[in-house]
Parts: sequence; C-alpha cells; structure tokens
Amino acid sequence: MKSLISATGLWTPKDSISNDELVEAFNTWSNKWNAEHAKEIEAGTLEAKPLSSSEFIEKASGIKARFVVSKDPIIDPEIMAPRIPERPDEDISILAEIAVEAAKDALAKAGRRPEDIDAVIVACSNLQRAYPAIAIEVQDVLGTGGFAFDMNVACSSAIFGIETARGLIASGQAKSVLVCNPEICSGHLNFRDRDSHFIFGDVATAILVEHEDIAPAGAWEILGSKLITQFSNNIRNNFGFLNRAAPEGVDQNDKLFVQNGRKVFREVVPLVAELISTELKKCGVPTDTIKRMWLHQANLAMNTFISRKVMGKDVDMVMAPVVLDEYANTSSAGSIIAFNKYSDDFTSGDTGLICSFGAGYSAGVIVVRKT
Ligand code: CO8
Repeated sequence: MKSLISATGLWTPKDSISNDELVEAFNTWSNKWNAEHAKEIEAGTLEAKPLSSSEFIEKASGIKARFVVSKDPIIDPEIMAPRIPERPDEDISILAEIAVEAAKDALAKAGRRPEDIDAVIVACSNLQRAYPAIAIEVQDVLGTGGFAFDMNVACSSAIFGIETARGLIASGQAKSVLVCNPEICSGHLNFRDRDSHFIFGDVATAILVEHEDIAPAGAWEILGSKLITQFSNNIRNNFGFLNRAAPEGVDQNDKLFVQNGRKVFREVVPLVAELISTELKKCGVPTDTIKRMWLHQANLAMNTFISRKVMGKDVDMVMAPVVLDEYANTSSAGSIIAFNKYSDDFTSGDTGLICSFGAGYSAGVIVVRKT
C-alpha cells in the first residue's frame, strides 16, 4: 500500500516588508532608546543598542523581504510587533482562516471536494491557542469528514505531518489526509532583537496526502522517508501555559523566539546532509538522478552547503530553488512553498526530495517521484 502527495496549496499575505523598511524601524527605535539612556550608556551601566543593516541581513541570510499579516505595527518603532485583534469565539480564528485558504488551493488542484477528505492535520510551529484544535476548526469550516488534530515539530512540522498522514492511511484510518501549515511567525519574533529581527515571515501551505487507490494522475509517489530529532537548546521559545505560574518571567525575551544562529548553522548542516545522503542510498536513488531538492528555507548559505555536500558539487537555483529571499524563514511552510512553486516542470519518473530542519533539533526528508 502506497500513499502519494496529490497536490499542495499556498496562501501568501498581501503585505511584504523589505529589509530597508525593517531596518529603518529598528534603527529609529534603537537610536531613540540610546538617546533616552545616554547618561547610563556613558556611565557604562547600560550597553547601547547596536544598529541593524540591510547589507548584513542579505549577506548573512539571503533574505530580502518577508510577507506578514500585519505590516504597519511591525514597522512602527513605537510598536514593533504585529497587531491582530482578538475575534469573537464564533468567528474563524486567523490561523484557521489562512490554513483554509491554502487548503482550498490544494483541494482545487487535486479536484477534491471537502467531503472527500477523511482527516485534517494542522502541523506548524506556532499554534494560536491550546484548544480546541485549530485543525478541528479547519475541518468544521471546510466541511471535511473524519477527524482532525494539531501537531508541532517546529520547522519540520510539514514533513512530520506528511509522515503522520501516511501512517493514518497505512492503518486504514483515512484515505485522504489534508496537512495544513499555517505559520504566523511574526507573532513570536522579537523585532527589537538585532540578531533575529529579520528572520521570519508569515504564510500558509497545505499538502494533500492520499491512498494510491484514489490519488490523481500526476501525483507524487513517496519512495522513502526518514525523520530524526536530537535535543538542542540552540533554538528555543519558553512561551507556554505555565508562564502565569511564574509571573516574574512573563513578557521576558525568552517567551519569544531565541536562537544561537551560528551554532545552529554549524550543527544542523552536517546532520541534514548526512540524513539526505543516507536516505537516498537506502532508496537506491543515485544523487545524479535527482532533479531537484526542495530544502527548508532558513538561510541561503545553509542550503548551499547542504546541497554541495549531498551532490558533491555546487548546485544552481534550479536544483535547489530559493524562496527565502522573498518569504524569509516561514518555518514548516518553507520547503513546501519551494515545492509548490517549482515542481510544474517535472514529468513522469522525475525524482526529487523535500527536506526540512529546525528547532528540536528536528529534521525530515522524503524522496518523491512524479507519477
Ligand atoms: N545587522 C548588522 N549586524 C548584525 C546584525 C544585524 N541585524 N545581527 C548580527 N550582527 C552582527 C553580530 O553582532 C556579529 O558581530 P561581531 O562579529 O562583531 O560579533 C556579526 O554581525 C555576525 O553575527 P552572527 O555570527 O550572528 O551572524 P551569522 O553569520 O551567524 O548570521 C544568522 C546570523 C543569519 C541568524 C545565521 O546564523 C543563520 O541563519 N543560522 C541558521 C539559523 C537557523 O536555521 N535557524 C532555524 C530556526 S527556525 C526553526 O526551527 C523554527 C522555530 C520556530 C519558529 C518560531 C517563529 C518565530
């Protein structure tokens, strides 16, 4: 019994923030803070806030811009955070709303009606609330059958979600599973931290995973897959339901995204290159027959290193497409955006791989072949 990827979907916010706009807000805030604390800075009791730069951001990460759901407050130096008003419980939540948009795109491409779907998984880094599950809300709004649940494996959520869907199909629980990756990463990003204020963007993707008996012509066969995790504190966010039990920590910086980017880079690149190479060998797929690698979109240099290590040579953007220049890091959605945008030129028999990696650490790879 096989499961295939029948289609993917994408929803992109209409507003984008350029590096220059982001840096201008950051530096305005930073200069103001330094002026207000000039005496303490001069006395050496406070450290001056450093300035950010667009050149650094593009050189260090490859990121030029990011889409966001709430632009103006993020680039307002007095706010520097998204502002998304609370909605009445009767209204759809914003996370479910963007998941539904991406899901509709995937269903339309596969020629599926909502009632054809047996299960919905919302797999993402940033869940809006504890319960009820966002996935059950998506199920309700779309009108799909069966059951639904949320899961979070940080940036690797989409690949772990696909594997979970395959398990549900193999066990007979479902024949058609919708995996949604709504990511409002701006909600957990500290826009006043120079080291990370440029990293993330917002987006939603969806993946339809189906039993071979019903998958449409042209669906993607999964030749092999591997998931791994390895504990690390180098990417961390301490936000959680016990924060109110320690009021002294509420609103501290560790309740937002924090990382040691250099260490992540050094440790994750070899881990992922090894993961991909081992899986290709296991599948009996020689690297020179791979047409494309849709890699997680965190850092351009990271992807260059990983693809060079896997392929044994430099690869171009056709081989390892880049969307992080326009979207920044969109956590679980990154590799799926790349797959969604850059897979139409595949013909029957062409082989590629989708790979994601991130906090945990967690990583996952699936090797796919166009039917
Ligand atoms: N402008 C100017 N200079 C800067 C800036 C800036 N904005 N930021 C840092 N600098 C300076 C530093 O202070 C440092 O100066 P000095 O050399 O004097 O000390 C110098 O530039 C170099 O700094 P770094 O060593 O930090 O720079 P790097 O070259 O390492 O680049 C990166 C930083 C871009 C962050 C890079 O390390 C990177 O991308 N690493 C990989 C990170 C990664 O892949 N993380 C994955 C995390 S995502 C994930 O798993 C999902 C989590 C859940 C999502 C949560 C949603 C919010």
